[in-house]
Amino acid sequence: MFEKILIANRGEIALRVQRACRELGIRTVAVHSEADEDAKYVRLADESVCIGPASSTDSYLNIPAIISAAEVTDAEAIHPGYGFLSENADFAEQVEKSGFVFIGPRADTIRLMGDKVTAKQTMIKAGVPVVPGSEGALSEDSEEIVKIARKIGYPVIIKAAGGGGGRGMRVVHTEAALINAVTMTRSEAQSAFGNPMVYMEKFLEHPRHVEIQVLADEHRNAVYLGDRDCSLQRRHQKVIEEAPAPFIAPKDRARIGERCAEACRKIGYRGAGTFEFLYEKGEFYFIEMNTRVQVEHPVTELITGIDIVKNQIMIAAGEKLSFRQRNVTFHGHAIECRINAEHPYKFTPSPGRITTLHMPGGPGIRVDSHVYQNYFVPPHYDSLIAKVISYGDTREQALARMRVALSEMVVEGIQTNIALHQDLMVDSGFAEGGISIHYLEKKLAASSKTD
Ligand code: MV4
Repeated sequence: MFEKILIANRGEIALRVQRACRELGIRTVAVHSEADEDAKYVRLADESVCIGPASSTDSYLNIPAIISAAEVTDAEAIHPGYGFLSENADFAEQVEKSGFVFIGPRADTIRLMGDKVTAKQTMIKAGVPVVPGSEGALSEDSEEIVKIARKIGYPVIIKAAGGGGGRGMRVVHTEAALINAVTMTRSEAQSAFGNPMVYMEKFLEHPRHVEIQVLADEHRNAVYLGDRDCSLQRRHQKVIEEAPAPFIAPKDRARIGERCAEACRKIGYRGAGTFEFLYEKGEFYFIEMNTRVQVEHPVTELITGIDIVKNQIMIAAGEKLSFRQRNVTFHGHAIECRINAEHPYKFTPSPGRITTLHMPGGPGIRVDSHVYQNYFVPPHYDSLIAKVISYGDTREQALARMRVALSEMVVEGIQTNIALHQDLMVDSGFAEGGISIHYLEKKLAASSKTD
């Protein structure tokens, strides 16, 4: 096992990774920007290195500074967390070329999945169901593009190969609008991602976002840890996630999960990963794969009892998974509310000093957070200040426990979206479960609170 790991991230995930290291008896190196000097994860680390000014471009995205920090502290491995450099294939490659272990998949796997066209082609070959669409990137031939769209049937969606997570897409409802949409998406893709490739899919109108968590080791063992429903989102920012996804029959979960695990074996995947699907009318359609640990990993940890971050580290150290698929069992239900420093209905960021803080607790409540009373939420990074995760034997119990938790939570000095979460915990549509990706935006549009 490693003796020392550098954590190339900040905030709650830096703390989460540090806790896993502690449990494994591994010393930790925190890196931080000038704005994160007083961060809890910096104080709690065995060592820390300032890697640059507040702006993430100059600090958490500064590859040479991070690799230098690993060199001067004699770390053996680097955990990238989520966001920042976590899915940057060049970073993974430079980490390994500098003699450190990258805690994640191989650089070529990250690159393969970063290009959404090659990711999809890989999944088709590996037997994972995908959204019907063009067989690869679209050519420049307008007649051919029109033909493909006719075959798929309108509406279609044009997506950038270099995009993902909602960036670089355009929905097309008629043939008259098609070629212009392709041209526009191409040119935006070129300037945003440096890659003009685009592809076409059938546009699904009311899907849910259901994802499958996997773990795979270097010895071709791969398991799925069930699914999560992340449909409750606004502008591609997830707000609430839960596991298991409501109304999915255990046999359907097992079938799609097994496909994902088998795909991992076929492509020689290593580490934790997430297969993102659109789920509509009982069918799963692959859209993207995330090659990092995700924000919402705790809901899976609570229903499986498996520590995903610890497993990432053990896999990176070359160990075999200590359990098999038959040992993975699902118990109860977990819900995660992302608490952000922002206005609950306008969503404007609200950085600043937290003057009063009371975190919730009690049976079935987990709080993953880096903040403390008198902490200053810096304006430079994303606004997540805490993840409140509830667990119960049933979805109803998880919901009830979340209501109690949110009622106990006090954050003063900044605005938070706790009130939005409280509304959602008594929302009849959410209580029923199985809502589509458009649910929250429709609810907000109909509400007087957003005025
Ligand atoms: C789609 C889609 C409908 N049909 N693809 C947006 C984020 C990116 N990961 C893929 N996205 C979508 N792809 C087809 N063929 C609708 C979305 C989409 C979405 C997906 C997941 C979660 C939230 C979303 C919000 C708007 C659109």
